[in-house]
Amino acid sequence: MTSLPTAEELRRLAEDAARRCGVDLDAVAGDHPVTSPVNGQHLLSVRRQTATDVQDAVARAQEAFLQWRTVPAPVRGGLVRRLGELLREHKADLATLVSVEVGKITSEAAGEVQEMIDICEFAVGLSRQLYGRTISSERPGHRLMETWHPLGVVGVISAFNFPVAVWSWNTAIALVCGDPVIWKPSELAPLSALASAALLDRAIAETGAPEGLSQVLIGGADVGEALVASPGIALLSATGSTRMGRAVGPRVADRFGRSLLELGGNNAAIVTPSADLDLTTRGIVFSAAGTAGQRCTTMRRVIAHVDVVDAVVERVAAAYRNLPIGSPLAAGTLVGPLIHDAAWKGMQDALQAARQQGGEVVVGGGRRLAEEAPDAWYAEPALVRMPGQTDIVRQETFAPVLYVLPYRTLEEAVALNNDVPQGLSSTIFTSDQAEAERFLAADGSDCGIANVNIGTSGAEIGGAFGGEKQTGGGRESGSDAWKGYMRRATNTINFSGELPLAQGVEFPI
Ligand code: UN1
Repeated sequence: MTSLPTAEELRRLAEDAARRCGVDLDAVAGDHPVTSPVNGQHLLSVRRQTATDVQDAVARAQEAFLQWRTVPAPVRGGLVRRLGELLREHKADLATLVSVEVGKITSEAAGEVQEMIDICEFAVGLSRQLYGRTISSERPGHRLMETWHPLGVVGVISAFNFPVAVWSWNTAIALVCGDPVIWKPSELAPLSALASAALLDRAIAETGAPEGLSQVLIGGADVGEALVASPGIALLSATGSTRMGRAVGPRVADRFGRSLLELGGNNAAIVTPSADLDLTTRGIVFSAAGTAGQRCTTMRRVIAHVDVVDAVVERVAAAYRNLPIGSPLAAGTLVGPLIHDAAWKGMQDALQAARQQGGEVVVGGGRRLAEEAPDAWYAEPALVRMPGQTDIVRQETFAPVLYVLPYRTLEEAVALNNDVPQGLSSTIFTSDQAEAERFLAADGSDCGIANVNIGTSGAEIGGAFGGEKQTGGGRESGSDAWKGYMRRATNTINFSGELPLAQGVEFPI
């Protein structure tokens, strides 16, 4: 494995990429230190905003809203089309920033930017398809219809693991729906955020859209809390832990705002006796070890039939032993670093708990590159056989720990799949169509995402993305998730010249 880049090399890479995207590095410099997980060293320092800046940002966004809501949706689509073009042009730059700031391997970082491009294309098409229904009225000479109107300012709080794509899912849709966006990105990845926002600023300037449509606030919990509390934020879209969602959801509801929550996952694969084990192994390893286990869709549990569980463990263990772990910027690496020491500690605590609860660590769990980079946290993805779904298995540990549990009947497997507090993603590997259908049926998987013969992660943007139970219930990205970003008006139009009342009510005057 090639050695890790030096602090100087990483800084140069990041600064050059950010500058090419249009970031004024002097203007954003400050005293909040940013660390690269690639080598665990200081990258640069940026300026932080405070809760007072939130109020100003909301006021600017509300002003922009008054203009933007009257711009025809297909014209709003023109802004998002330009953003998509700029993202395409700067795909490699943004991917570099994502790799440097959060440690994603080059291919996955580029994939994240591709999601941004894809959602822009989706949103441009959507800008001509914000359809309302026409409904038969019960009264003669009347028509019922519904109209979708812009909602207001959207606040986006995003996490380190998809530091830019989650913003783009919300922003591309919000903009065509007529809503300005205020973004509080992860403090761990401010440059990726500032670079993405700089591209949108350029698109806004070029298309003559109002300036206050897009704002970024680099800051800590106080900034997030001010967004949550602000009555000027009509929709708050927040991605993060279930704990964060528990703090955000009720507070937004208390002021009758809307929230869209994307919280934890504890995603499982059921492997049946008829599964193609080659394909299954590849599906499992990408979803469980890819992104160093730090996607909300990461596979954390394999529920394998007793007839195949040994074979599955053997194959996944063999793949794990050969995983190239190292610098995410080096060609050939498949597993980069964990984001920080707390993630490493969480992983070690989970492994210890698993052992105490009867688990056997088959492979992995160790640390790599500790001598070369004592402050970077490269972990060997761990494969752990468990006797059953114990407490630790029911928790989300945001690191590459994959638990394997045996099952005998499909009913039991589905029950195990569902018997966790989270409900994001799930999959079944099978060649038996009836089993696949049973998994997808009303009494099958209870997750927002239920797949067949692919992993739990790596969803396309065309579908609605999100999950049930402690995952928060939100849906963003494709399908009709746009409806969450608009308000619906029901219109009754009377062209009869009479005034018949609904429900046959008589009111003679
Ligand atoms: C996340 O981890 O927060 O389905 C989002 C996936 C990606 C999105 C993950 N398209 O894995």
